[in-house]
Amino acid sequence: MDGEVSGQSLKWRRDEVGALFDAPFADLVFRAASVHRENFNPNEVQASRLLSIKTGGCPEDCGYCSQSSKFATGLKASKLMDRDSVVSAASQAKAEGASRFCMGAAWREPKDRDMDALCDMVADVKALGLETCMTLGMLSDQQAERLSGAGLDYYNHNIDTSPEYYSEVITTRTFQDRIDTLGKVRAAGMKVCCGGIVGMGERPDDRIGFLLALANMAPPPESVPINALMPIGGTPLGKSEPIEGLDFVRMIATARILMPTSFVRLSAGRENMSEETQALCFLAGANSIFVGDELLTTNNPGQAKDAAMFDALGVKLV
Ligand code: SAM
Ligand code: DTB
Ligand code: SF4
Repeated sequence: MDGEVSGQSLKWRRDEVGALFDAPFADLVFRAASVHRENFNPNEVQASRLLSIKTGGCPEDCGYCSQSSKFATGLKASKLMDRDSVVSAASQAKAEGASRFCMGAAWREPKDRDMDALCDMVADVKALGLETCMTLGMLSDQQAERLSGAGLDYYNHNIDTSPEYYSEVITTRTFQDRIDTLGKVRAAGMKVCCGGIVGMGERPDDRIGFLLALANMAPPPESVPINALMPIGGTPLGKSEPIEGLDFVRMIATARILMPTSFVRLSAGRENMSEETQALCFLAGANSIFVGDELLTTNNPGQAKDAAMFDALGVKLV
């Protein structure tokens, strides 16, 4: 059943993904590193910078998120940032070496009355010579068209976990809602950034189901962020057992083999990860990170630590 949807055969079957995921570590990483080298320069890592353009007060109940209004996380909500402040953050990001600027808003979906301001931000950030990405929640067809018309290169919209585990994490929308928005993003001609989070109490089967769902998208997302949960006090998942480093590397390696030409991003969670685990992730095919000392509302290693790590690895941030 997993290999087939309405008579159309899918690229990857669940048993194939399971076999990769469970292979001896050295075999898995060797294969992933080989696929990586066939498609990318293994000594280059793409640098994206995040900015929260609208923080907190979100009506959704994503069990991992500091920004949901349903949980007492102590986060202060704020309004949509003004255009000039966004542009100055973007130009600083560029000066610090980022090549892509990702603007995130804590919304279920944007309001039509915010679209002019959002499109202006996209145009201004793009004019700085940066790739642009936004993550604003669900979109209508018209909103997707407008963002694309303004020059938005990528839209981030994560499936977060397996279809089976989704309702354990989020109840205010469905997995299918996510797929529907991704379809609108594609139809409007933008590139897709879609991934998820590990370390939310999901079973190994959910990790496989999550990667399978991404790999069988036609085409797969151009950008695949794999986040390790940043535990947030006050959220339902705030006390989750952290994922083992080697299990995280397995996720990256499997993603790389399943989606050979996509950017696989070692996303949230580097703050709690050793440099050795991160190095294994880069060996296993991760070729993108978030740079800077903060993500949206949580910490990230920052410029000095990353510069030292990449120097030791002989890796160039691009
Ligand atoms: N509200 C929009 C949405 O959910 O699509 C955009 C912003 S939302 C913060 C973007 C993504 O960040 C989520 O889909 C989730 O994968 C990731 N994320 C949020 N909180 C996280 C956490 N505590 N740890 C790891 N990743 C997280
Ligand atoms: C993604 O997959 N990870 C980013 C980005 N897409 C928007 C967000 C990570 C957020 C980590 C928790 C926080 O800083 O609030
Ligand atoms: Fe809202 Fe996005 Fe956080 Fe979910 S992940 S609560 S939609 S900001």
